[in-house]
Amino acid sequence: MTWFDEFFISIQGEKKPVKTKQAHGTTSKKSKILAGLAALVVLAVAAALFLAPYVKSAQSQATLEISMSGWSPAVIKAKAGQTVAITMINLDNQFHADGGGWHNFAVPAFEVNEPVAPKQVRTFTFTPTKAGEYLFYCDICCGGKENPFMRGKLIVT
Ligand SMILES: [Cu+2]
Repeated sequence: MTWFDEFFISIQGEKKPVKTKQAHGTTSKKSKILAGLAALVVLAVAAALFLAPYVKSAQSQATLEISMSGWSPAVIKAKAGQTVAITMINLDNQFHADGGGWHNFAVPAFEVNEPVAPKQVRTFTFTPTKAGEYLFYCDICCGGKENPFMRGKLIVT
């Protein structure tokens, strides 16, 4: 018997256990699918738990970029009585002589005044209580509220 025959027999000999393994394979496939489903359920629950505070607290959302060249967009919309989440992106760095790169989002009509540090992103919420058009502005930098670049419009319907 050559080493090849021995090898071949050993392979054939292993075929039988492979068959029983296949039988196991079908059950392990099921358990793999079950494990996969369980993982999906766990992920879905985790995602729901993670998002719940945001979904509950904000019924609408707006993302605003602010820099010395102004707001983008400069007009945002919200619904009266509904919470709005503002994500404010401050594009300026701390080396600005005027205000050190800080900007804020102020809407005196709803007592909103949220500062955002240079190169930072912040999300905050507020609830406009009455329909109308309101001025929002930054009053930290370069002339603040009086600077047309630092002004925007909040439309509440
Ligand atoms: Cu500003």
